[in-house]
Amino acid sequence: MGRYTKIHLTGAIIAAALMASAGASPAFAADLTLRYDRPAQDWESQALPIGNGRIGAMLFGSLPQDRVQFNEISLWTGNEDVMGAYQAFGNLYINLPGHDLASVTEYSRELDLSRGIAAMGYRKDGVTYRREYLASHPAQVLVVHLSADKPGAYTGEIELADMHNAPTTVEGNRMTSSGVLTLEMARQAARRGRGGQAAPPPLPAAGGTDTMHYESQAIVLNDGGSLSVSGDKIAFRGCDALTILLGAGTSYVMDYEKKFQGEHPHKRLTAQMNAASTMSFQQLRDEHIKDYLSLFARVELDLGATSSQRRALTTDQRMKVYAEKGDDPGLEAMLFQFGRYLLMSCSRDRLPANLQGLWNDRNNPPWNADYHTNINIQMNYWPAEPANLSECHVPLFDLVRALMVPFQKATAAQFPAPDGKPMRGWTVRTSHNIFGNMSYVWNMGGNAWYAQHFWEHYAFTLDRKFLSDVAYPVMKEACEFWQDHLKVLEDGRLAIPNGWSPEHGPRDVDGVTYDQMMVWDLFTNTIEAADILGTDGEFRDTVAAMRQKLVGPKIGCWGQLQEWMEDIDDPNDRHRHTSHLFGVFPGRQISVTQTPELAKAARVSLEARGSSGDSRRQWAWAWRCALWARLRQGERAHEMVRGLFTYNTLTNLLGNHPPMQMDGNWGITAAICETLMQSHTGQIDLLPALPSAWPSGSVKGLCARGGFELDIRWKNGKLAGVTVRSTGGQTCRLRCADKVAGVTLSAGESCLLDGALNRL
Ligand code: FUC
Repeated sequence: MGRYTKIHLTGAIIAAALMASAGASPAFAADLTLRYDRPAQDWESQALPIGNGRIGAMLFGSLPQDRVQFNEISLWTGNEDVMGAYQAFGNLYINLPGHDLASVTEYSRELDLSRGIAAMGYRKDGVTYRREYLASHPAQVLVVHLSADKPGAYTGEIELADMHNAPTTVEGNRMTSSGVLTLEMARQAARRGRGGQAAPPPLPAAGGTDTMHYESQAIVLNDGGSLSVSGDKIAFRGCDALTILLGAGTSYVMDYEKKFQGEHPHKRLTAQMNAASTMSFQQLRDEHIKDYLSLFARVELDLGATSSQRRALTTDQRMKVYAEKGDDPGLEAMLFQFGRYLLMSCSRDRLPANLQGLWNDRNNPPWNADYHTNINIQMNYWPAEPANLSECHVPLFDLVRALMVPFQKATAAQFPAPDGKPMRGWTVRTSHNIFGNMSYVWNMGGNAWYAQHFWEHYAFTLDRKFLSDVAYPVMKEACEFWQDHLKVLEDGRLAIPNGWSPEHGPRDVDGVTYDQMMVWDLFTNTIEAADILGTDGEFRDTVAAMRQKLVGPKIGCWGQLQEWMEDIDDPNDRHRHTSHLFGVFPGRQISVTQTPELAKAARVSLEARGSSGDSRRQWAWAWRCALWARLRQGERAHEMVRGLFTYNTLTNLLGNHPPMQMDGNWGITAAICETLMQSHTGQIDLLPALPSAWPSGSVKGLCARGGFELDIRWKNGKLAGVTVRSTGGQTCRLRCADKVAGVTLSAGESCLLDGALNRL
């Protein structure tokens, strides 16, 4: 499938980033460093995340014992029959006796998004100490580097502690901890109940059957001084500097045929660790920065200047002032880039981002840290295409395809085909794990929402092979399911039966707007896909005929867009979900230009949902921000950014549902894209919902459907100029306020237009 790579970095950005000392960000206009003046004490709200798309860590920067709490994205209990939960992997501890916080000065801790490097530093007894942490994708290891400006300053111990009590063995400078997960562990977690939900039903008898092997390794490399084995730890004495490599792996394979069980990770992990240990820290660091920038540096965002007093504050203090006074476009731009940073850090070439991305310190995390299909996993991927991280979308497609057989089987058991026909298609329940086991209520329209992501990947990249080989078959099967399961109402219209608008109101009702809109979206995308591929004419027409008969969106008695087929919406309903507005965003059934009356009704509904009570959930702000942007209400969109920061963002910038959950971080990045550019109605709208808080600024590298990449500049609230690059050689219609321009470019070509959309 189309794993294409786009690298269009200037050598200057890479060179500047490699040369600059961590802390300042000379390669980027915006300031992109999260900064704190004390160590993290709380995992959820203060520790800082790093990740390479597969393994990651939460960093505490603590003294005298530093804690690197690490994860690997596939460490799950459970299997195809049992839900299980995403597990914590372990902790690496760095003990420096005598380095008590009380005895040090000038302590600082930071995460530099412009290079993907975290750091901490302090002074003690005339020595300046510095520690850097990175998660290397090319080397597949986490790296911690301890340095000091005087020789021989490091004496202490390093410890590797597994979260399931597997013992650690030490050989030379390497620590290894291997363990196995069993069904009994999933059973125990289930007994405890999770995430405030009732404990699930008892599990089938399964004894202690092994479900997954896993291993972590740490290698300690010293400059000067000496290393020695100290029980199950490694001691170091009088070292000038230390480099610690940390790796982890599991036996999980994304392959149903193999029951998702692959080889023991020992060999692969050992090879990765050995290879990394032949490189110097500088080499590992340079290689990491280069790789990191190949994704991160594609987009630059400048929303306007923040005062130097504000910029001088630590991030937690800055957030407090922002909550009171607003007026910190730099912090808002940082939140945007943080979403991109997080997606790159947990979704590259293994599993997709779960509810917590890949960061988790518990063996019974809230909601199992699973894949939730009624908003959460989709929101995780909203920024992937517009924010120029298309490759990071691919793990989602890989998982959905790998789980297709278990999804089909569960669907067949729940929704047998009518009249004894052979079963076709698939759909999903609200939650699933990495082995295809599903739990919680059926989310029948969830197949359409998953299919939307496959289509969008094509719509942005124009990767035709992906469309024909990967996306279209998935979309078609979802359509076939609906061909067999739509209910014909008395008046001949077609309704999705027995739905529930997540997660409130009547259950088991027909024609819920959320379901209807998702299936409309699926049919629309499938029709377009068949047209593009020039395939399946008859099927395409059948889908078109079904779409024609679908129960459509309706305006209710208080001018609202009805959430249900019956006009029963309560104007005082402040529920967090805004599912009936799917057709506004992320769908395209309703738009200000094409269906103005319905857009007006959507606005009434969104207004009524308010921003108090249950509406104050981190992902709810992000969805509403995107909705207001699509409704071209820039001020309201900006209120959502501010609300998210004020009520549901932790001091490490992670979203607080509560508890910590990451979808809102990704949602807000996508929503900010929507304020600056939209491309869902067949044209590219520039600055469709620019708030007055960002009067002048620029964005580089946003992606639009049709294979376009845009740099947009604005001044005093007006477009100042735009550069359009084409990857697919298509024609586009640009629109800004009342100006319109057609642009035709061949693949690889770009052009520049002024603020009035005149070609320069
Ligand atoms: C959905 C939401 C909840 C939460 C959970 C993980 O069910 O309604 O707010 O985000 O997913």
